[in-house]
Amino acid sequence: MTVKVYIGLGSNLHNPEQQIVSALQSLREIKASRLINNSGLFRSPPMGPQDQPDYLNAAALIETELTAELLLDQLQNIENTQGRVRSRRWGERTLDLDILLYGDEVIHSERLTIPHAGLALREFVLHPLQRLNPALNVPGKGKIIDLVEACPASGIEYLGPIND
Ligand code: A4P
Ligand code: MG
Repeated sequence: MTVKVYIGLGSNLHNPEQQIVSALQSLREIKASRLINNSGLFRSPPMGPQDQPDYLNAAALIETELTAELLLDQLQNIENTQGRVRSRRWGERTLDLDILLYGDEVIHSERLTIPHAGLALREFVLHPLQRLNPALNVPGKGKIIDLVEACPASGIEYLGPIND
């Protein structure tokens, strides 16, 4: 059985555009999974400490046979491969990969909160999701169009398709 999964990508260190392109390439190679589409590239001011560079963000849609936890293992491997170092909360990073939605499931486990915890307050998550699927319904939270409407403006900007 395959599940549609939306993954959030973010980077603000060491050539962020290249980090996103490499991450999409790695998403293509995850076992028992298929990359369907991506949102294109967005630029957003940092949420959290302001003494860090702007972020590039995107979202990807994959189909997978993996459980959410096995998929998380794969995503953390990709983060580590791309030199992810964990420092301060909401701090700068070469690559952050978050599971935004896993089918229509609501998950609260030790390792996972799905839908992703900050989703409804983050334009850098909502705008890419909306571009991927304007009809999307976020389990427990509502229609993407309503979530975008209600989200505080942060100054996000759409840059265009990702050349990979
Ligand atoms: N975890 C729980 N739920 C999930 C999920 N749905 N997907 C757990 C992925 N992981 C999930 O993650 C810590 C733990 O979260 C994992 O071990 C996993 O079990 P992490 O990647 O080590 O920590 P983090 O991502 O640094 O978490 P933190 O500090 O809460 O950061 P956020 O919330 O991810 O935010 N500004 C802009 N403009 N754009 C950004 O992309 N990103 C951040 C990071 C800050 N500011 C930003 C952006
Ligand atoms: Mg993360």
